[in-house]
Amino acid sequence: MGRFWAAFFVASAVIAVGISWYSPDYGWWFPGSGQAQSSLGRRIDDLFHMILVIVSVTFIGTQVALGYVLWRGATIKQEDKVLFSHGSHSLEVIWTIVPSGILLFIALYQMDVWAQYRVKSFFPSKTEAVAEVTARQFEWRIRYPAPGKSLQPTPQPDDFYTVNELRVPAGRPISISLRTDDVQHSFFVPELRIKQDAVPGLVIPVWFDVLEVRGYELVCAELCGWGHYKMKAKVFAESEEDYEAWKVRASAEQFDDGFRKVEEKKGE
Ligand SMILES: [Cu+2]
Repeated sequence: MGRFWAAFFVASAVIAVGISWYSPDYGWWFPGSGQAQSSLGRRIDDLFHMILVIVSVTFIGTQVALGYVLWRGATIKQEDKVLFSHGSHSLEVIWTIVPSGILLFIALYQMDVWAQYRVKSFFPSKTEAVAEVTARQFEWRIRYPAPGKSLQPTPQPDDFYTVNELRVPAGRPISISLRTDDVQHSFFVPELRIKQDAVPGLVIPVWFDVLEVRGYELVCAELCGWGHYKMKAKVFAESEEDYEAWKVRASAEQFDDGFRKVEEKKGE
């Protein structure tokens, strides 16, 4: 029976490693194409891969040791004396110091990425604030400055708005001001690796750059009420020209009172 359990635990570990190894081929990996679509996202992926290597080496090492001990315990001759141990002081010291060292290394190594992600003074210098995103039960409201103007902290008469549709220029660092009208929400764009809580009473700047011109899924990642599942929106990254043209069009559409067109037609 002992041999069975030794084989069982070794086989479980081998299957786990095998599944993990082949899972990216089946799409069980990072969202989207498997590669982040923002430059900071790619650095976050690199951190993830580094941690994955450390964890994998540790896992394989401990499983091999476990398999060895189980197998030895199962095959040892009964007449041999069993050794009773109160533990090993040196082993305790080693397996406390090594993980602490690894954790300390990860903590220091990721500090730079963390600071760039979250600390405003570390944002890229040319980051342009393009919109204010307000989460509310259960949608995203987005405020843009009028074409040619810059975003102000408070709403301006010529600002224009969209709901559940955030348009940004691709290829350069931009930021949004994130806030919430009611409870806590979370702004999550998986393919860009951007996730930030929207906290009542706070305006939180979130910067990112989008590398590929296309649409990305934006979801709420904080259970915020019965309609949480409905807080699904889109981030559209556009070329500079398309983005400017859209701003002019969207702003004109919002301020069209329906009469101007009639007048223009009369004049024709
Ligand atoms: Cu929400």
